[in-house]
Amino acid sequence: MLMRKVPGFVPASPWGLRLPQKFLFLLFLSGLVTLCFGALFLLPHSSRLKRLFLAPRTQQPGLEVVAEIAGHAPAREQEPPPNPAPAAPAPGEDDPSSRASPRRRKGGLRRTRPTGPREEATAARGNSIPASRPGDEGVSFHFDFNAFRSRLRHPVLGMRADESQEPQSRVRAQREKVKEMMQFAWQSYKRYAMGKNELRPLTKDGYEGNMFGGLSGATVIDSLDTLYLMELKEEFQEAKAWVEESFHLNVSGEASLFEVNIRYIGGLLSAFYLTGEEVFRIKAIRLGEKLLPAFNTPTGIPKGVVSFKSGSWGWATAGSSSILAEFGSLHLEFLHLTELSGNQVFAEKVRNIRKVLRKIEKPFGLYPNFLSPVSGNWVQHHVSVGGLGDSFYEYLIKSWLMSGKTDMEAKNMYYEALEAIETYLLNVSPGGLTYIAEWRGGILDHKMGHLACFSGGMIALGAEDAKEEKRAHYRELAAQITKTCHESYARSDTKLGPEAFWFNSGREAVATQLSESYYILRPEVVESYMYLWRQTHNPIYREWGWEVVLALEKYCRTEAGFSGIQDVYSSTPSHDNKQQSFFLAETLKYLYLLFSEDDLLSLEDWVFNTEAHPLPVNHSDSSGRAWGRH
Ligand code: DMJ
Repeated sequence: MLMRKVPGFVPASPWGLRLPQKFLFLLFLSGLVTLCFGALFLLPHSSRLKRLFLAPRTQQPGLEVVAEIAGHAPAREQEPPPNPAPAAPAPGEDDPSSRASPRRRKGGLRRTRPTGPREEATAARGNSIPASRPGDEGVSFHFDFNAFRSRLRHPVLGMRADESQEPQSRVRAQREKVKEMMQFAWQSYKRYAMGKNELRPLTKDGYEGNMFGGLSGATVIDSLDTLYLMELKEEFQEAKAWVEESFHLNVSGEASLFEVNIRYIGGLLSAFYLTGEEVFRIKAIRLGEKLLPAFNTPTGIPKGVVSFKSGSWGWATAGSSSILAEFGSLHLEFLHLTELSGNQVFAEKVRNIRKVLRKIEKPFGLYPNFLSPVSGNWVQHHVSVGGLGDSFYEYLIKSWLMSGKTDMEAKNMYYEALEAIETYLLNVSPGGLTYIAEWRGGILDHKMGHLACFSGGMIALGAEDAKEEKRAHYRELAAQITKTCHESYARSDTKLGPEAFWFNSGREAVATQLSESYYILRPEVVESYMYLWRQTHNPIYREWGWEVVLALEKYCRTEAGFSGIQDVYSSTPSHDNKQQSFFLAETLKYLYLLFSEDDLLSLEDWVFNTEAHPLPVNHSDSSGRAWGRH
């Protein structure tokens, strides 16, 4: 400062330093900085400093989806757990934390190639994702299976209290009978149709159908979790081996987005969550990616058909409207695809569907069955809780439950829709049977499809979270609808229910034409029995379920598997020669659960997708961790 006052003196810099002095000073400074950073990275015990100085690690993808949908701010990633994920527990083993697979013990966690933009960005930042291995078809994302399993509130396979107390109990014998039926259905399929989509028990061969775009093995994938749950260990291993060795995704046909999602994706996701086996996670994600072109429409509402041929969009090649039950039944599986892959795209797709449905005007609060994926308008005003509409409503209440009761939007949409259904579609017949009719622009068809019989279970499931003054009402409504569906079985000669039944001209809960009199091994009625049993423990539901078991044995069991029948009103019905994959996924699973303790796949921990594949509830804790990772 003094020097500035000396006349004729021009300082070398504003700090009063000459150039060489400044250079030396800067050199010293940069040396100091380099030394500090070197210490930060190289010295031991520097992690605290790192945390202080470095940017926080990227939040785990997928977590924010759950949080956002739940209306919470995304939670921060926690420290990784000290131990690798455990081996897949064998059926019957419930404590995954007590084991570690030899493969994982040896090689540590399996991490592979990034799949989505977010994954790539994470990998580029060097955040725990190493380079891909040649030929690795894996998905580079670490899902902490160990942490996920530790958050379940019940052992997956339950405590089986009834067995220890009453080894020869009737209910145990009933459960064993259902298990034997599953074993027979599986072994028949394996013997005559292994690897095909479904078994034809009369002709003793396999059937591929045209719903799956060239994918095979629908029965294998649909059976995995049922075999696991029933502790059919050998059969489960057979199914798993087929998935590992023979389930190929390089197909190029046109597939139903809905069917592939609920059966294949749902089945693979459940198999992964039950066992921790990577093969199921990887195949689910890879297959999920193949479904994405279906969403490439002007509104993002997917078309029903997706072409697996690369470069061809589903919406350009199929008809003009999308079906509510189809595009409305993706939410559960797609959130789990994001959860298990870290790829946000799956959650974004279903979040967009929700947005479109939230915004669009609903006639009287009802959701019509057809929507244009181009204009985003309803195509006609046909409303049904049966086919075409059914699982859309189911997925609303289950989204709420699966989110750990944080997805308020789904909850509100569900109860609003149910109110409208009650107001405009619900009826009581002159004979006192409660039923949900179908609505065509204000005119009612007084009929219920077999498919609509799932609604007893759904309303029971949703009753507990309704407004207090409505809870008892919904419980009673669920019981009444389930009773009506039971009547549709009880009023037939076979004690199995028709595809559709009417409430017209003094005839109630019966089909009025042969074309509606068939039974194709559908699950919806026993599904409702299972939920009502869990809710009420009224023995009537087990009695009704047992009637179904006896009827299936009498009329549907053939020498080489189970078959649907063409007329439930004939005591000598013809068979339709098809053992539907959903018979193994759903009908037998729900029957088995009906004769089991409530903690076997507890409803506190699991929601069932519409093909009865269990998907875990998000048990995040108060510190903001979401399920499956720290
Ligand atoms: C199953 O594939 C699913 O339950 C679907 O939601 C409706 N149809 C069949 C069973 O009937």
